[in-house]
Amino acid sequence: MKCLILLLFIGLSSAQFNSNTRAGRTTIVHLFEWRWDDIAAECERYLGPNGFGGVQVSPVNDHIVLQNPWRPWYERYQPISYKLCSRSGNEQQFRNMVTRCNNVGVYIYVDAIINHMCGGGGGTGTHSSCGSYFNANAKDFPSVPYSEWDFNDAKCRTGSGEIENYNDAYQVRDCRLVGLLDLALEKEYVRGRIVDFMNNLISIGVAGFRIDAAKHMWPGDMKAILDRLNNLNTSWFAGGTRPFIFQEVIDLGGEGISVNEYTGLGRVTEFKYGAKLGHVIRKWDGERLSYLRNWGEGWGFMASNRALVFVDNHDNQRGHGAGGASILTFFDARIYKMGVGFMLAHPYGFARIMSSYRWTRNFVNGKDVNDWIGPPAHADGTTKNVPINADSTCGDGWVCEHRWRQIKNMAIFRNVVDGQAFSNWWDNGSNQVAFGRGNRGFIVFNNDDWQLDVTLSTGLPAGTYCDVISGQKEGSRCTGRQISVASNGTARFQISNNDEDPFAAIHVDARL
Ligand code: AAO
Repeated sequence: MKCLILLLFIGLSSAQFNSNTRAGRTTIVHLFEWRWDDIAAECERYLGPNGFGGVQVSPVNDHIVLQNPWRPWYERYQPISYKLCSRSGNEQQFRNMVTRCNNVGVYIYVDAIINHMCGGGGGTGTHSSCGSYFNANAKDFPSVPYSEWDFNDAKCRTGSGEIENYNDAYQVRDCRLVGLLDLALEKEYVRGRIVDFMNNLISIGVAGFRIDAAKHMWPGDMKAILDRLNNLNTSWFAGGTRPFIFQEVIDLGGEGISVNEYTGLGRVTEFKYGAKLGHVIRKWDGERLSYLRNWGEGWGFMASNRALVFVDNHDNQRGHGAGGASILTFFDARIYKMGVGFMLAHPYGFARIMSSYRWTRNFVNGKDVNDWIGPPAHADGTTKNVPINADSTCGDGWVCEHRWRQIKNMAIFRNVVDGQAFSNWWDNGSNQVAFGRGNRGFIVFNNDDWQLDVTLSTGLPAGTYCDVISGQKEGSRCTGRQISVASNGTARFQISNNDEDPFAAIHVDARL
């Protein structure tokens, strides 16, 4: 009996690390700034049929509306209340999206902004997406309600009231992050408002949460909130299912706060992943692909079953947050596809793909002064819909990396090899590497400035495979390269460094 209780406890307590994605679906996509109606359509027409596990959506609640700069993307990280109306749509549209996506097995993960409200000194009156009145100077948010007693300013010990030193954990938690009014999360009343907000979303059917600015909340306060979240809605999830939690904690080492303070509460963003991968694929500082043999914990990352991994995110693709110039983004398409391909083939962590919109960068003294530019929008500031072109790409400035053949096919690869061990590593001592996932998949990269031509042990059963990077299996033919695996599991790979995509991937569901 005791062991049964223990197993039950382990099962339950470990669940918030579990993505809750449907079996055989391993990856989520951040449809950054997409409208709810467009996400619902994308779930049904693309994400479900192609085996994506879920969508991280932009913040769903009432946020400030900023005029200068004009409607920046980051206005959604400045809450005014927990009403479910935002730049992406109203509550009815949100509910409709969750239902439609859940019904095709693509689950919804909400970006929860619970550390703060809007910036101090912000506007008053109806500068909010729901038209809620607020007065930031007076810390008055009647639509919650919050008043000045619900904020940390009295606790903060810096002169400015801002975080001045990231090595002082007290400042990081009790002072304002970039001027944002910092909520007093040790207060029962404040915790109650946040728990109600998140439990309302759970009742609607969401599968989990990204916890924004988690580093800026004391772990004990975070735990008190997470422990009070309800189990997921049994219309779509088994009884007792805990919400998936992934906490945004930027830790590249060298600061007073570590990801280890949060890995007991849920998964945590591993920012070292994208920063290091960008360095290696750009071959900066003498880094080379052959060094990736021990990628993962071997590189000092957190335990794989606690990590949320990504090549870029909405912050560091535009110089916010952490990672710097090494971060690979859609602007560097060729090497970006290699980075995302490597992430999706490698077993480390739970993977999230970024799906962006285009903006015109303008670097002044190394900083993109256009880093604030919001999503494709009409003259009145409302966000544009996402048009889908005949060739399956997106129009009107939406980049839709998740629809790029190489990336979509690697998300399927990750599903096909799920649970299979990292195996059959090979490298040329430079930037040509290959590895497999058990007997279900194999990938080869050529990031050197010369031809790759080598016969490798793939671990795969004999057969003719379609390379899912240069093309894919369509009916009984390959639209790109064909790879023949012999009865002893070996195959010859020839990849020119001048190829559109200097890597190839095969798996057992792409075999003729
Ligand atoms: C906007 C304006 C502000 C204005 C404010 C209030 O830009 O000028 O004062 O409104 O009116 C987003 C935007 C912000 C925006 C905010 C609110 O990025 O520009 O402010 O919405 O509209 C820290 C946090 C991290 C946070 C990141 C941006 O720790 O949680 O800053 N990310 C999340 C969201 C983000 C959002 C918020 C939080 C707020 O993803 O979109 O902000 O809701 C170090 C620290 C990090 C710290 C960074 C940046 O990182 O370690 O914790 O992130 O600095 O401050 C190397 C180091 C690395 C370092 C990095 C950058 O890589 O190794 O540790 O350099 O210095």
